[in-house]
Amino acid sequence: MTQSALPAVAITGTGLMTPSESITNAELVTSLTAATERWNLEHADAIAAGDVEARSAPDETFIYKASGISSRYVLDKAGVLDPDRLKPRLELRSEDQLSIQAEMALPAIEQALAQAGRSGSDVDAVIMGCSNVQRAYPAVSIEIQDALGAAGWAYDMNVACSSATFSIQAGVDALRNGSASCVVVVNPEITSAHNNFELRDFHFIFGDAFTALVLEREADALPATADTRWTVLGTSLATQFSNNIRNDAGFINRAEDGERDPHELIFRQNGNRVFKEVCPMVATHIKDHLERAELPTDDVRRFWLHQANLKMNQLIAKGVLGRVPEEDEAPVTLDEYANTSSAGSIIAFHKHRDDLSAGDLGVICSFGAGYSVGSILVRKAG
Ligand code: CO8
Repeated sequence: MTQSALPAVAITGTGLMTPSESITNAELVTSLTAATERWNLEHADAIAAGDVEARSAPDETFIYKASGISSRYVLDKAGVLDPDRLKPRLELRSEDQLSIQAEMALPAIEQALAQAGRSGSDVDAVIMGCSNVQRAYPAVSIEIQDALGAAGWAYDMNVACSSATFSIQAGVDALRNGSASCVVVVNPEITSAHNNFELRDFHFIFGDAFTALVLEREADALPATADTRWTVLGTSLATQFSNNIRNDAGFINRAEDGERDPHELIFRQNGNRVFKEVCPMVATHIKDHLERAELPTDDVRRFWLHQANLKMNQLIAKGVLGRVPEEDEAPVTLDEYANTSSAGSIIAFHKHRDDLSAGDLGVICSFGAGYSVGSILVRKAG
């Protein structure tokens, strides 16, 4: 079947749940500076003997200049900023309680469903895509399906930051092949639980956020969404193996012989190499996708890019357009939210689309560990 022979699918609603607590760069730097000084004192002998390297203190000016990040939302500010802890304090829940990831996802889903004019009982598929699922099984998405009173099926998937576009493509495919009629895609990112707040290279990068969207066949979408929904014109995904962004936490850890550095069981990366390798990969991916869809790049009114780094986003948009993008062509949310992994491009889409007109063309693009990159071409209906 050609793309045009397939049923048209639309994004009929989006939602965003933002934690109430936010941390500024200054607060983060104060906390890590205290922790670093303490760590260097505790390891003074080993440092003097040359067995370990002294840790360097973070710098507030560097953070904003290198990343464009001013603050980040987190589920638990006190735990992250406590120099003796440097991670959120999340209550241990019993099996009878809703998991924290499901709980945080639900308000975003409710908002997306309200926009689509739907309720939980209309949903027959839930796809949860994010950088880390809080447990192996049962799938958190099935818990969400249950809480929504939804029918059908649900599953969790993980392609790191690219989980946004990968889960959208999975939803679009399900609608096109008839295996679902109302799909919720949800990207609940509790990055603070697997970020490394102990090292200056990583502590500032991530924030928590929870996004959701509703996908339906255009023919089934409610008339009330006629002027607000976005038709999906095409999806394109690509992966290429790289060790430059890793998190080795998994069930094999308990059986591994040998000593692992605990820092390997949370997020780590070679940020500079990621920057250099991923920017051209993403720009080429978007250009090729537009070309295959026979859509001129100049026709793209807006790019909702994964929010990893301000310079990275500017470079990617420039690589596609062949010129420096105007601010409103590739809106930025990472100054306020930081990198929220898969939620980033959806936050940008959620917050920066209402000003566009019927017929306007846009690209949602996420990229990250794997490496992985995905693009979704969308046109405003109406
Ligand atoms: N304060 C002061 N100095 C610092 C700090 C800091 N906070 N951080 C780093 N430095 C230092 C470094 O130590 C280094 O010092 P030295 O030269 O002495 O070694 C110096 O600054 C330069 O460091 P870099 O070369 O790393 O600096 P860059 O200019 O490259 O900027 C960035 C670093 C901002 C990280 C940049 O490289 C970047 O944004 N790269 C792209 C990153 C990216 O997009 N990664 C994708 C990750 S997301 C993903 O897909 C995985 C999912 C993960 C989910 C959530 C996990 C929690």
